[in-house]
Amino acid sequence: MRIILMGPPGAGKGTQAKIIAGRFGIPAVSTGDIFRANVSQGTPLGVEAKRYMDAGDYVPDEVTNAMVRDRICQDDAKGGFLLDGYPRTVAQVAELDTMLADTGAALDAVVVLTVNDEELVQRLLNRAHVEGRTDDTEEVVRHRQDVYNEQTEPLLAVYDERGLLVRVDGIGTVDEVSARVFEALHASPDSAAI
Ligand code: B4P
Repeated sequence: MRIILMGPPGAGKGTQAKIIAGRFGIPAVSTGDIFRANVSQGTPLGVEAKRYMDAGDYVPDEVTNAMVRDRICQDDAKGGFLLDGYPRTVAQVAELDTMLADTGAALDAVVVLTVNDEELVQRLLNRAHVEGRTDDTEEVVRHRQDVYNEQTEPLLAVYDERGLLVRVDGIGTVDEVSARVFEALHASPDSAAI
């Protein structure tokens, strides 16, 4: 099972990634989480990523691609994985295609969570209170939405043409959204396979 989870900032990718990956018994690979772990440990990758993340910009493709390649080669990802927040650019799609071709693997589905802009801003400002993330100020959030619309939204058409795109309404409780995801993937709540 190889799934990509896409959606604008604050759509609930990280929230749903853990639930979906848990159900299918595959690792959730969240580029945002890996960057934040590196930032908090003060690694060279973290120092570089922080500059971009704090401004609401994407971390450069070379850095992100190398990090994902390294992660999905690990043993626990050999049988499948869920990518949370990757790919986000055309160059990342091309690199992921190469990574998959190198291992003879294929994607099963690309799930996109849809949520309107105002709800997204409210969620992220709320998260700012709870988690204190430095990229959750209103100005940076709005910039992140622009970056998403310019660089990532066009990728949906790419995966749609490949017949992989599954759109899921991301408004509702966390449980309601996960139930919709499983239904869209034709997986019963206690099923471990599509
Ligand atoms: P991410 O960590 O991916 O963060 P995100 O898009 O802001 O959040 P997500 O959609 O995961 O929302 P969440 O579940 O937390 O990226 C952060 C940064 O990392 C990027 O801006 C970029 O700089 C860098 N980065 C990451 N990947 C990259 C890549 N591939 N290339 C380059 N740069 C990259 O949910 C948001 C909030 O809503 C939470 O508070 C949650 O509790 C709440 N919520 C979730 N579901 C809800 C629901 N159903 N109802 C109400 N609230 C809900």
